[in-house]
Amino acid sequence: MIDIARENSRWAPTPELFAVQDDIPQLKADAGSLPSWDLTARQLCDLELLMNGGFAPLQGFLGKDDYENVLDNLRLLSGDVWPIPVTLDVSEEFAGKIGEGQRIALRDPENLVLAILEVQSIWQPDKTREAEKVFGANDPAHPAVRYLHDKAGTHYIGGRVIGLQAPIHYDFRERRHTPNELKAQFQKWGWTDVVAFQTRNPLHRAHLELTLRATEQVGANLLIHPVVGMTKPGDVDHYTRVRCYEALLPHYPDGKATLDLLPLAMRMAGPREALWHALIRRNYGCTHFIVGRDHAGPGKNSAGEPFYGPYDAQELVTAYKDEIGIQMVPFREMVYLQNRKQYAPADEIQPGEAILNLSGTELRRRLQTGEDIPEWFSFPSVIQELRKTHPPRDRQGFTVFFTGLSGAGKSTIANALMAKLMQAGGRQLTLLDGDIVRKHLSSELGFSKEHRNINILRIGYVASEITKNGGIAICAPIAPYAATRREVREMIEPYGAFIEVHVATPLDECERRDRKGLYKLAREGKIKQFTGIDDPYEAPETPEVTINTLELSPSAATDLVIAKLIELGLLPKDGAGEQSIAEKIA
Ligand code: PPS
Repeated sequence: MIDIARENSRWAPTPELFAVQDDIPQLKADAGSLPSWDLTARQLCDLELLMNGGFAPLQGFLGKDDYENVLDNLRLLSGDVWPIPVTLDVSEEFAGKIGEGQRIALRDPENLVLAILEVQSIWQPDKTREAEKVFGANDPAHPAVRYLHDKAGTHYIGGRVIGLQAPIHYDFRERRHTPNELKAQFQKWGWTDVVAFQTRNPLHRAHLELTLRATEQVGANLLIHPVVGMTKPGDVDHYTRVRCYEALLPHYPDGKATLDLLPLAMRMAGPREALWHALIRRNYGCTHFIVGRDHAGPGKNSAGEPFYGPYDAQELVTAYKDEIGIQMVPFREMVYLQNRKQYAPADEIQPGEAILNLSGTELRRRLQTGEDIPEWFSFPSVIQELRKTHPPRDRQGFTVFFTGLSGAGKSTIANALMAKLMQAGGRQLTLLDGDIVRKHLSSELGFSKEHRNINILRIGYVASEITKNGGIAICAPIAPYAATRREVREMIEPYGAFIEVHVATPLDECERRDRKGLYKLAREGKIKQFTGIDDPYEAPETPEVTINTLELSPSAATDLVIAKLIELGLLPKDGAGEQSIAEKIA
């Protein structure tokens, strides 16, 4: 018998934050004269889910009191469960220009006004407290803690959002639906129970098996609901992943599963994140949600330990199960049984049964070397998609980033590296030497901390583009600040390797050489803010290569870098019987 009351509430529309259609032209016209904030990539994701109801019951970006309550009690002031602070972070300068009660326009990168925010509170958060409460530790090994300290603005603005228009997407449009659109689809298809599967990784046969089991266990259909907003730095890009999911989809029984994309910016907050994911899927009309081992885990902390226990996420979701309007399906790890040639839950295998396993690390290794990936692990059509964007490592782009004091020898070694690689041939290279960049890209910049950081981030941007397109970028600025170098690393690593080379010539030696006569001028006070004299240099703590130029000639130093590139598989050891690169350039 159908429970009518349950059915009605099940399909009740998710509340959205869009203005009434007729009011939108006027609100857009008025927005032109409001102070405006250019949304960051994360804020753009948050705003989309606020407006379309994915973050219901939020009415906008959290105000101070709601924020504190979310941190302390995982609840809004209304009492609704809400585990993650969805805040609008801005610069101190912007916060200083606006007042409570005022309206501001929120714009996308193309300057389009997407929403209006009615400012209800402006405050400076205690980021350490936020990190400890939400992520469990103020540890920079956590990507969201790093984001909080290094990227997020100093001030938060809370207030009601009046949506004018959803962010525009041009990719996979037919797979992007709002909560209400998805609910309408489920209803049309007669899908009464829907189990959602969250993912930020490519899916293989074990995932197919586990999701199928989950659907059978609860008698539901399946929503594969990958995050395509922001995931963990270094993850496979969402374009590739979605093509992989599309390649997997035909392997489900007809009419069993659908694929839709979630424009969420993940925080990797483990247990709190799992609870958040469940609430979001409830808003999208799902009745069940799969929570796995170490759900949304950020990896290891600075002490090399996992941030969260493997089942903390399941426990937290269970603790709120009566309030969240969606049921958890605990994820059962699936393993491949060699003899039976089938997958089974790890807790159902007989003692002594041989299982096959291929870890994520091993998969990446095989992609990098071009080695075979067995069919029991994944479908060839999925692997084919992965290989398109993951060529073997010696055909991938990478960045060699020299850092060191002025006169340390960065340019000399960088030039030698370029010459040796050009001689070996077969690769496209660009040298972004400090002086070249300052001439062509950063001629208006000086040497304040702010200007140096802008300069380095420009280099990082260009290097990431080169790396993304399969080239080799060789950079050689001073880059004195560790946080900025780390930011550059994070810009590049999604596309290829980042090799930090510390040209560790001591200050007194640089000063003794004083090739450009700048140290003398700096000592005389004729040049200010000179690195090492009256400006800091934060030496890298764990560079891939350290070069002691007191002991090595430029040529030997270059060979050390090349040896590292070969060791990392970025240059071929030998090209199928050809001379090895090391021999070619010797
Ligand atoms: S930074 O800090 O990374 O942005 O610096 P970078 O772009 O590499 O530029 C460093 C070169 O500029 C010259 N120069 C100075 N260096 C350091 N501090 C001050 N105040 C300064 N003023 C000018 C100097 O020649 C550096 O070149 P290198 O090749 O490093 O010696």
